[in-house]
Amino acid sequence: MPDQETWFREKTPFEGGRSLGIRIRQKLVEKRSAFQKIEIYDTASVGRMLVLDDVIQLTEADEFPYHEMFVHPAMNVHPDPKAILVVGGGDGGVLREVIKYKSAERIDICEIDGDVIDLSKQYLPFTACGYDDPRVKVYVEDGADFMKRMKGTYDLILVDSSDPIGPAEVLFKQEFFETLKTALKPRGAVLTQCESIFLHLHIIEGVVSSTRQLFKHVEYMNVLLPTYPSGMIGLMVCSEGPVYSKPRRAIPGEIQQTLKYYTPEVHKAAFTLPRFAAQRILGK
Ligand code: SPD
Repeated sequence: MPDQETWFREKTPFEGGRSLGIRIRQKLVEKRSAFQKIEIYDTASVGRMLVLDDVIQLTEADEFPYHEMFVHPAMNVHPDPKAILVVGGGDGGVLREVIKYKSAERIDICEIDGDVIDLSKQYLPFTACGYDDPRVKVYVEDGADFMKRMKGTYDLILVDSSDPIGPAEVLFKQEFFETLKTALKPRGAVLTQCESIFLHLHIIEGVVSSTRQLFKHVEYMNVLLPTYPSGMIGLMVCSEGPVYSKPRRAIPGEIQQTLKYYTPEVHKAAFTLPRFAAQRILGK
């Protein structure tokens, strides 16, 4: 009965003249927070879906590649990751992966929009399931202001942002990366959401040119995820070394068992870019 079906269609200035449609069963939430429009849907094909300012942030069916790859490559390579900061990521997906590591002693999350946290706890329990871990401290404030107070504190900073429009625009700017660096310990690394090699090379190049001035190593991993524009998304990794493109340790068996996307082979492969992207991002 096509005339009775309701479709969600993503609206973003970065969609490159195309947009994904998801058939929805029911809109569960529509709220204007102080920062953005928050919607949560029950869909016919991808379970629950979180949408901020008309852009899909996650679906129940395919959030796992993004959240796993935000955490496990970095936890695998950093020599001793004990203090972790998540910036953004109020849906809790990145946090869920971080708390799997007993070695993480301090886990802070700084999300500007408290409504995203509250609604995720209520409607997205499959991601927002780590907030009760006693190591987790939640700060509801601007990420840059928070990091200015936290000099030299973190081994890993994981910036799980939305696209560079609205509240996340500042998270793609040179000044923000400078602030990030001050909050890192000397051997620390930053990971940041960095869009699609097929649609957003201009945005990726902007981030590369800002971060190359600040970090010795700037690496890019590509993650497959069907409900993001072009079916993929990238994560930029910035550090003084070691390089993050090669796994260094065996991942604990009890953690690997919980994962659906990450393996050491996938870790290596994610950093191998198609030629057109390698030329523009890595200059080779
Ligand atoms: N184009 C949308 C990119 C969204 C990236 N952040 C998603 C948040 C999931 N934790």
